[in-house]
This record gives sequence, C-alpha cells and structure tokens, in this order.
Amino acid sequence: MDYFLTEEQVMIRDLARQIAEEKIVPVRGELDENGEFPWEIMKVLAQSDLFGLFIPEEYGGLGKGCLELCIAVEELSRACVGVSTSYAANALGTYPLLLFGTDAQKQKFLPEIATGKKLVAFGLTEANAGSDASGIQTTAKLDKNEYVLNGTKQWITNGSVADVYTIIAITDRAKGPRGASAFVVEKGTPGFTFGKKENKMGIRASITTELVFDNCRIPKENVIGKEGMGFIVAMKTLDSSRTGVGAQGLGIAQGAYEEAVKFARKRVQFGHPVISFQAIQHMLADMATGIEAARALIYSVARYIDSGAKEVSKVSAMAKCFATDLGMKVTTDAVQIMGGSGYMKEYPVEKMMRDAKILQIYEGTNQIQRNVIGQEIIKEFARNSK
Ligand code: COS
Repeated sequence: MDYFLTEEQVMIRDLARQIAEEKIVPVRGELDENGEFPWEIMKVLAQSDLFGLFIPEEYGGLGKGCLELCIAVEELSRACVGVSTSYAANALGTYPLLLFGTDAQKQKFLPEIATGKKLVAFGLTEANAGSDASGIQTTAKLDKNEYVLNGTKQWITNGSVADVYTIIAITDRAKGPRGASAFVVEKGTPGFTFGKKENKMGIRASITTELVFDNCRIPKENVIGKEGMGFIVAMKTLDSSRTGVGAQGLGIAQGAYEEAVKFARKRVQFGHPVISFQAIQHMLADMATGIEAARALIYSVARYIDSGAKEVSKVSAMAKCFATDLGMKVTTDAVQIMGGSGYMKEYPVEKMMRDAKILQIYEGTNQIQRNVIGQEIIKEFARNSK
C-alpha cells in the first residue's frame, strides 16, 4: 500500500531500515541473551540525527513530528523492540519538556538530547502506582529555592543510562491528582541514585531500573510547567507517546510476519511447502490484513497529532491498543506457523514473541487504553447530546 509519504519521510524510513538491517539484526540475539544496553547502536542513531527527529529546529533538532518518529520506531522495531524501546524512551522522557518546558529549560536540555549526547528517561511509575498513576508516593517539598525529592521510581526504561530524567512527584498530597508536579532531574545530582536493575522476559536490550531519591535537592527552576500540573504533564506526555508504542507493535508484527512467510515458503511437509496449505495461508492473510490496518491507523493518528489537534487521548489510545494487540497476535502466530523451529532461539520469532508482550503493558496497559477510549466515548456523547 502507498501511504503517500513525502520524499523526506521515505528517506527517514530507508535510513532507519538500513540501520536496523546492518547494525541491529546481526547483534540482536546477543544483546537479548546478555541483557546488554545497545550503546554502539545508540551512537549510530545519534550520528544519523535520528534522536533529533521530533525536536524543533531552533533547539538543534530536525523539526519533524509524530509521523516521522513513528516511521523510524516502526523500522527499528521490525528488527528489535529492545533497541527501539531504548530509542523511543527518549521521546517519552523529552515530551514533558517539549510540551510544557520553559524556553530556558528547552535551551538547556534539548540540543544535547537532539544530538543523542544525552539520553532521557521518564519517571512516573512506582511500586504501588502503575495503572493508578495518581497514587504515586514520591514527594517534592519546596525548601527556599530548592525542591527536595524523596521516594523510589520503579521499572524506569533507560534508568541509569540516561542523563536527563523527567520525574512526577507529589507536591501537595491533599490535592489528589492536582497535587502532583513534574520536574527535570539530572544524573549525578546528590541524593539521586539507581536501585535494582530488572531481569526481564523480553526487550532485554533495554535497561529497566529503579530511581532512588533520598533528600535529592534540585533548583526550583527545574519544575516543568507549574506546580500542581504534574498529572496533566504525565497524561499529555502519554497522549503524545502512545502512538509510538503502537508503531512498535506494528514494526514487530511486520518483522514476525516476514519471518513466517520466509519459513513457510521453504519448509516442506507432506511433499509441499507449508505455505501451499490453506491453514497457513489463512493465518498469513490475517497477519497481513492486521498489519495494513494498524499502519493505516497509526499513520493517520500521527498525522492528526502533527496537525496540532488538541484532543488526541482517544485516538492515540486506539493506535497503541490496536497495534500492540496485533503485535502480540502476529508474533504468537508466527511462532505457530514455524512450529518447533519458531520456539527455538535459532529463529528470531521466539524473541519477538517475548518482546511483544511488554507493548500490551507499558505506557498504560491495554485495559487502561480501553478505559481511556471508553471515557472519551462517554464525554463525546454527553457533548453531542447537549
Ligand atoms: N489530558 C489532560 N488531562 C487529563 C488527561 C489527559 N489525557 N487524562 C486525565 N486528565 C485529567 C482529568 O481531566 C482530571 O482532571 P480534573 O481533576 O481537573 O478533573 C485528572 O487528570 C485526573 O483524571 P482521572 O480522574 O481520569 O484520573 P484517574 O486517576 O482515574 O486516572 C487514567 C485514570 C486512566 C487516566 C490514568 O490512571 C492512566 O493513564 N493510567 C496509566 C498510566 C500509565 O500509562 N502508566 C505507564 C507508566 S509511564 S511509562
């Protein structure tokens, strides 16, 4: 299908695809096995300017939007979602600054993020606050010209490898979600250390750690937006980033589908390549149809976000939910088509199936996405029936 990409978008796609094929595919198995952060690949992505894709030109980026970012993420995910998570988490961590930061904050942080010199992480989740994001316990207390942070963030992508952290903490517990605030915290700030590194089922090339704040003092100017806006900053950030998670689901589905077709053409049973059997063709037909539907949805939502649309919660949740459920289904079916071979580590679909699972969980579980969509439906009907 032709998605009428511009010449520039095709160039971004081809560049990301080339990096994926030449630099990621040869090492993805080893990175997965060793749970190793892909520093060398991050350097290549930085040299190719891909970290600056979504950052405005005035802050040293390429000034592109959600669609270009989704195209790059899709291509990287086709090869390895561990690597694409390490890359895409930068966008997640940067959105609070992009959407709500002051010009001084943007001048200070964005140029080095755009060049890939500094990696970024987003810290919202805690041990007792996952889906229930407003239940966070980490506090930030104003003491003269500084905020003092105390608490522990859990399961933070790029934790310890990132230099810049956007953190949501409670400044006034009595105010509920309106008592949360967002901050930018730099690695190396006294009182800010890293805890447990997680040993994960999939996306093992991405690093997931705890962030520990123990009387960590940061300048008052490090608040993002205004005090009390933290929950809104977090929700708007997730509205912006979830389409990219959908692009990860789309990319991994595409990768697994291609592996399944390649295998089914070669594998002979009952005297014929298994692709000649209708049972296999039907599975491939469903995979291919789902992939086109996901790509059409993701590119449309990304274009809608890039048009400056304000109300994007529902459609970005739809893109995330649909494409990542598809990613799980397609990778599982690819293993099924490939049978015993699919289950073995010699073939990449075993890893793809493990990697796909997190996409239905992080940046809001797909049950939370359905809640968001449901709430928006209720609001729309209420508005329209007035
Ligand atoms: N944009 C702007 N404001 C939003 C918003 C959005 N997308 N979503 C919620 N809000 C506002 C609400 O309008 C409400 O404001 P008021 O108090 O002024 O009415 C406030 O935020 C609280 O909203 P709500 O009552 O819906 O919050 P809940 O505690 O019920 O949260 C959801 C429900 C589903 C929104 C939230 O818990 C969520 O997204 N959870 C998943 C979190 C997640 O993605 N975690 C992954 C970790 S980060 S990788």
